Amino acid sequence: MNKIIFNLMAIAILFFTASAASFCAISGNVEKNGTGDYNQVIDSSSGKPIDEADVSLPSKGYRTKTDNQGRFSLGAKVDAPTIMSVQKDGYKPFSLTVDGNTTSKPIVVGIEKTNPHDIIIDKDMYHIGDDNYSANSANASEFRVKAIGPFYTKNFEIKNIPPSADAYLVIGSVIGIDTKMARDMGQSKVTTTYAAPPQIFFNGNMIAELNLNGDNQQIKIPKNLIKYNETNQLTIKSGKNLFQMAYIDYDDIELMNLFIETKDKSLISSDER
Ligand SMILES: [Ca+2]
Repeated sequence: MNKIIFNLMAIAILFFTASAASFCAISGNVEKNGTGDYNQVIDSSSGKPIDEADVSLPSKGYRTKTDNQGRFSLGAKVDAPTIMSVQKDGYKPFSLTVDGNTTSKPIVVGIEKTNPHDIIIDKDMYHIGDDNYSANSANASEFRVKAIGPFYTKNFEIKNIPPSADAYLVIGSVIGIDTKMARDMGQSKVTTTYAAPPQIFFNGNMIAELNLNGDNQQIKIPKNLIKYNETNQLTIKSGKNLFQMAYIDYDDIELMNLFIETKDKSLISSDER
């Protein structure tokens, strides 16, 4: 099976400020008394605040923009894990799974400028499955987007990738996966059943299975599968509930932000290869 690399540092750095115990409310106005008391979006390399960035909780229909100090407030209460999106022209689309614990403290998000060879496949949120799921499914309470069916597919062009670089498919955030591994890791509360993992296909070839929920999952795309200056196709199929024999029950998942990132081989440490 292909290896999935979990490397949160590669795309964006999430900072939790330490002196935040007094900050509780996540709705309402931005706190003004000193630094570190408010949610903020900054440039991950310069540390400078980013204004007019779009911050949203798509499953809650909440959307706002950062102010001229990069600050924003979340106007919706977050209990169960929910995908938060930060988008700004010229930057890689960023998403983060937040919950009541995360949002009880100020969130400072560092986003990274896009590289010339990055390809943004999709910045929207999708619910893959059949809208039939247990209340105990990982994050089921946050499913607000209607299912598009048991698979997602998208065509996109790849012009060229430098010979010295490898291409990685990045899945910004995914919630709702009810595999045995997700159950064993405590991500899913479904105790009586589990599902096969979602499968990722690139130009018709399966390149990975997703066993866990999380942010910034990266999958190396085999170079021999890439078609240059042509249309390429990404397909993500949800897994079936392995304990439902009377009918087909697809595992309901939500995912957001799909893009291809290139990394120079010489910059990747040997344990990540
Ligand atoms: Ca289902």
